[in-house]
Amino acid sequence: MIDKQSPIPIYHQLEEQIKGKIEKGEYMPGDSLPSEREYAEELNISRMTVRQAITNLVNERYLHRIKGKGTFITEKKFEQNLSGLTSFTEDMKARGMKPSNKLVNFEIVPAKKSLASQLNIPEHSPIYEIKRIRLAEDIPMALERTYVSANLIKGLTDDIVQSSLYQYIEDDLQLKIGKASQLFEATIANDEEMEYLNIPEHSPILLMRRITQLEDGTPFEVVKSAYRADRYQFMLDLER
Ligand code: 16G
Repeated sequence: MIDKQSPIPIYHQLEEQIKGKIEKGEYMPGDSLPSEREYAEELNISRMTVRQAITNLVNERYLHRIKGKGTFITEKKFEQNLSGLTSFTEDMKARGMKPSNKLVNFEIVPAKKSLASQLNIPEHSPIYEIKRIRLAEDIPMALERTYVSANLIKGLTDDIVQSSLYQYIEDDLQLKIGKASQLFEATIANDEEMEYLNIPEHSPILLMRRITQLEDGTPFEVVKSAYRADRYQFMLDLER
């Protein structure tokens, strides 16, 4: 309901009304919003006022506009807490979601200079090169390229990497994963990411690079993960 006598501006009342419908699930992510004209007629207010409310909600990212198609309710992003060294499989399960992988590439190759130095192994030592699309509830979330030292993490198979790498390392190999350093970068999807993540040209990507060590300090993996920035956000608790 819009109260025209209220000191609260009408566009603001409409914003609150739309937000309320999103929160209650009356408007679902991906749904298109009724047109400006429909709101204006139904509520007996001007289209300018409706436009103002919608623009504010677009700026606050509750809604987004798609050229030539209309205005849509924005998908809620997955929030990943960065306080622990977890695997993709663990992150998804913790959220009650079904993780899966599509294996794009899995082979043993000789380590090039820079990878060898990051993994602290001699140049040309064997490494597993694994490329996986990581999905949650069958929706592609990230394209992940993993380089694993093959003399350290022995016996990897395509079945294992279609399940969980960390689980294999800890449960089967009985090795302890220690710590990791991770770098974040904002970028735009390249051709490969566009194709495998099924996203349009120029989509935003959160690129993460991780080097992970076993408890004794030996690095065992170098990972480059391209996450869909429209689906993912990261959270860090900071203490002073
Ligand atoms: C996460 C890690 C990645 C690790 C993978 C293991 C980031 C940026 N990357 O995706 O380093 O290799 O989990 O997942 O978080 P898995 O045990 O499910 O195979």
